Amino acid sequence: MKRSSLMSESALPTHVQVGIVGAGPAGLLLGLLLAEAGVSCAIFERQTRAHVEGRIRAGVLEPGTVDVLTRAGVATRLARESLRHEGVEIAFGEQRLRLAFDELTGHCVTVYGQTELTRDLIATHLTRQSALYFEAAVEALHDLNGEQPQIECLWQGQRQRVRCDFIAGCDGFHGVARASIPAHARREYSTRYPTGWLGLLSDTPPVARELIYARHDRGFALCSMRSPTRSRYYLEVAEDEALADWPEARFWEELVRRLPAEVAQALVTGPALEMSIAPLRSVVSEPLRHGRLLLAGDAAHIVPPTGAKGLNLALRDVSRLAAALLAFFHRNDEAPLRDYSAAALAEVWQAVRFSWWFTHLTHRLAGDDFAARLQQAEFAHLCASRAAQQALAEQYVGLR
Ligand code: RFL
Ligand code: PHB
Repeated sequence: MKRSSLMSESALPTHVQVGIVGAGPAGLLLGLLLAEAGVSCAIFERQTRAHVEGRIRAGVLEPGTVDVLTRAGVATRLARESLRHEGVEIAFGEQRLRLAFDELTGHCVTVYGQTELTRDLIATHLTRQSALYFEAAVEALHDLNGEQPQIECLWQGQRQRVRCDFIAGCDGFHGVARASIPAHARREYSTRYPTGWLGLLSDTPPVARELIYARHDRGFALCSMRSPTRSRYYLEVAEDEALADWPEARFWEELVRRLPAEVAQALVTGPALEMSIAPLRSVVSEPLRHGRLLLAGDAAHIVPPTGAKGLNLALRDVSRLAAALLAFFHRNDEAPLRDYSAAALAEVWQAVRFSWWFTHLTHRLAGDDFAARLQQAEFAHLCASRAAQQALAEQYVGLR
């Protein structure tokens, strides 16, 4: 990758080895890994740079994710500013259980906002003068079963086509890549949860040193953070809830009700920097390859945020995909590309299973009494069994 795009060129490249749709964490990291190894690529992002850098999303990175980012040379600020978390807490009403990740697994997780990570990835692309095009909306993909598939993109008012050896669909859940695979060639597995997460970001000190996942009869709450001075809180709300019905004061009052009393007393409230509602869904589209199109990250699968798997999974896909593409371009070895879909999906389904389980353990969902008694029994088992705690911790830090 040579030129940058943030600049004012009038034409897109006519050919690249890998055309990447989407500049979320998946597309940005894939671009860096490939370009670093001498593979020509271009990234097409439909939003502005400011929009991409402003989105508030994930906050927890697995150790494997930090390793990949470190190897890609984008973890300098992360190493300086991130927070190392050696455990999390699960609260059921007033009962509290701390899971000590370090003791249970020998690993920890890292708290670093996806927003910051995205900024670091973009800054690295700019330093390396990558072909990273913002406000370049991909409208269609062509000839996916041919040797030279094409990306049709609307850029600077002109519709242009870019020929590629491969196309990486890293365009998230609402992108064009997955939708370009004919219905007969893919299968979608999904489930909905009758609930959403209402998030609030504020420049207030976090209520506790570690994250708290709180189950309450009124619904789930999560206390998270971005830094020692910036908190991120979430409330489970009905799936059809409107943001307009949640003035900040109502959010804080509801959070206080759902947290253990001792935690609630320590809560510092303050003006919201951002509030948003996200639906909870599990979706997996199989396979991840169609001809010369390869899907990675949210473009192929999404999980509910309980357990913090989405971003980690996206970067795991990308790391595997980059290795497979490099084997093809450098050694003419197509086997890893052939295996990509099945190998990535095996890991994806483990994360789907874990986030589904953790959501069912901690959320009110449809509010059924039988489900609530089962949750209590599951929590009692977790409190009593070190093996159960270890299993949860292993999945949370990304070992299983
Ligand atoms: P993204 O980040 O959605 O990026 C896709 C990009 O593609 C662009 N795009 C297009 N570009 C060109 N042409 C088109 N036609 C295009 N269509 C789309 C989009 O503008 C966008 O820039 O997908 P990616 O890169 O796969 O990354 C996935 C992660 O963003 C996602 O999994 C996580 O944010 C999920 N998630 C969490 N994951 C974690 O690992 N840990 C967490 O703590 C965590 N917390 C969360 C989360 C997601 C949340 N929401 C909002 C659903 C918390 C929340 C509330
Ligand atoms: C977050 O800080 O945004 C966050 C943390 C943990 C989760 C989900 C989201 O499970």
